[in-house]
Amino acid sequence: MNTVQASPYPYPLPAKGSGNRVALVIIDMQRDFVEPGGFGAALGNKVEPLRKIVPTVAGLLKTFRELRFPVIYTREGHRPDLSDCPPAKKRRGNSTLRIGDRGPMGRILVLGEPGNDIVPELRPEAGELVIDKPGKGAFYATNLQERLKELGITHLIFTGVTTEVCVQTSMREANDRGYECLLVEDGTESYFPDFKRATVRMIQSQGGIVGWITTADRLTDSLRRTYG
Ligand code: C5J
Repeated sequence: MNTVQASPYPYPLPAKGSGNRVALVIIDMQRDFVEPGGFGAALGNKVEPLRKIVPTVAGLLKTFRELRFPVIYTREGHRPDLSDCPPAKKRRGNSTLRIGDRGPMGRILVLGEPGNDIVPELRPEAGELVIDKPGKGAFYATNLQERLKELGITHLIFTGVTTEVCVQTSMREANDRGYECLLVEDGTESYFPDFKRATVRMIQSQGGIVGWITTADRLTDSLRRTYG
């Protein structure tokens, strides 16, 4: 069996021709979280450190596209009338700019606004799946599960921001739905380095209770060796 070197033990890859497929999931790499003036900054976070994963995720994206493997992007955002934004979510925090308010990148966390765009280095190509989600998890109030089923996807490789919020929530949702989940440690980032470290430890604890952890290089080597 082909595997990726990972923690807590090697991550099994589906055999070529088995009908099971691996997909790259890029969580919320949108301007609202990684650029000044967006939702992340409005919540009082320093956003610059999040940008350091962009080249790593871009490298994985290139590999997946070359192998013709599916790529799934998510964006956290709400309808312009905010009908899908729970009042509790809108109220939360001490920010002067709240969800739906107009900031330097348009209305905060609203679909179709400049802040909702995925950063240019990771821009989706035609045919790639983009899931707009109103919550932290990629499965909540979306059709992601149906789409994964249609595409025969069984193995999900997680990257993006932020590790302990939308990435971890989505990974836990996927794990509960029976997907084999692998987190790329250097392809995810948090505003809080200790939260990232804790999440990485939590995911692989108890024999991989949520999934596996690897690095972009290890994953790339295994994918190219197995499927290239
Ligand atoms: C947050 C996210 N942190 N994408 N969203 O509110 O993690």
